[in-house]
Amino acid sequence: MFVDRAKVHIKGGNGGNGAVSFYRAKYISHGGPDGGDGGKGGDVIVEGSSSVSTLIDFRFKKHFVAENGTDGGKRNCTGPDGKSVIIKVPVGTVIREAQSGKVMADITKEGERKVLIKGGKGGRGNQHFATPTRQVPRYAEKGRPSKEYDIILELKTIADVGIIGFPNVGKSTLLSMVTNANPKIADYHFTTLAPNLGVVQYKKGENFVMADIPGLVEGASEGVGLGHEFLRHVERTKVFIHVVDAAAIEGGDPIENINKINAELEAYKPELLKRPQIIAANKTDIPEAAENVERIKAHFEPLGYEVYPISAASNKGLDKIIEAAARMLRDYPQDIVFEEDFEEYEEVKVDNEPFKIEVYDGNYYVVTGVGVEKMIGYTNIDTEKGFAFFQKYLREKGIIDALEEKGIKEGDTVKIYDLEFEYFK
Ligand SMILES: Nc1nc2c(ncn2[C@@H]2O[C@H](COP(=O)(O)OP(=O)(O)O)[C@@H](O)[C@H]2O)c(=O)[nH]1
Ligand SMILES: [Mg+2]
Repeated sequence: MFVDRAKVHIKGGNGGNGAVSFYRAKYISHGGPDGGDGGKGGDVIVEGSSSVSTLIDFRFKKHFVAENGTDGGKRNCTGPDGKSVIIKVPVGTVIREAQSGKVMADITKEGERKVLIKGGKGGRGNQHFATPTRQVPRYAEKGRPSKEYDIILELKTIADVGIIGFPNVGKSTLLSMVTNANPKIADYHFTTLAPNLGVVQYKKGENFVMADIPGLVEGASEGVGLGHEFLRHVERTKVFIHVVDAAAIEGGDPIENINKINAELEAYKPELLKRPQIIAANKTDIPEAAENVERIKAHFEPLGYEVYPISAASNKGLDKIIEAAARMLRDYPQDIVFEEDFEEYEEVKVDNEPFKIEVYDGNYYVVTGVGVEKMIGYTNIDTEKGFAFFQKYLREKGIIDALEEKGIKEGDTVKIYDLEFEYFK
């Protein structure tokens, strides 16, 4: 089965907690703090791999969870980092965050890697928090939590040229004649469900990849006949060869048939119609085709399309199409990739985030919270302006009041993430 879309759940590893511990040995009653650091949580990583060609494995495995970092231990023992999880995807896979639909990564090369979720940082052990005035720190940092998301994987074939057209017009026959590919050719519809790929050996340095896109039917853009599954595969092709049955063996008018397919492209993504398109009027070995070829030319050439009469089955006129495709590709050298627009923290609203205060030893106040952490991240308190903003923030958010309520006294220590300071009114 060909599967080119999948939804899975991914979760990064949390950081391990720092340890609170004190050195102990015979005859030594009060050793110094020796709590080790927690390990970093594992990352979630995607990697392009040419040994997988579909997303079928994700039908059965839907959860990818990186390992948590281990907590720090006694005697300055650092907890080991959690193992990362690597998700292997076929080259051409676009990864989106499911809720926003935003692009997290577009993997277009073998071996290309992207970190989707970073593991949480490990917390520091209490050995880092001793000061001359506080030699028995009972505080250690907690490990930072990681994130989790539902993601959508979508495979979008990477090919320079896409052969489009209704079923049975001769797309697969054309591909088999001009490339090394061996697609199934038959008289009935939907023989091929996956795009077939082949390489056109044009000229040295000008070889290109051609894909036969099956399954385009009327209503495809609304999902008829798995339409979306197929339309997804034309999104990266730079040039289209639009094959039409000029002999009209299956009935229908060739001009109308071309317009119908183009209407589907446009409805799916208007931009697709702006890409160069070559019309290949096929099956011209059948005498009835001649009249239609003239009609197709008269209709489409004034609209800017190049029209070529061919007979794919008897290999007539194919050189001209390949030449035209190669020429158009020269004007379209850049690959079509999907820009990443997913930003992790964008939905966090600083001012609505609650904070938390923990008190250790009656004189050590630890303030945490997403909003506070973010504020620290963008404030440089070494500058006068930054420091003023920082004080104002603490007051307006009610953090000063909350500290007072917990009984903070002059000279006690306040810790806000990487920042530690003595409290003065
Ligand atoms: N007479 C004639 N038949 C053709 C030609 N090209 C393809 N066919 C036939 O049309 C049918 C459908 O071809 P196929 O390549 O499978 O079409 P696809 O569904 O568009 O991939 C097959 O029976 C082919 O042999 C041609 O140039 N002339
Ligand atoms: Mg086919």
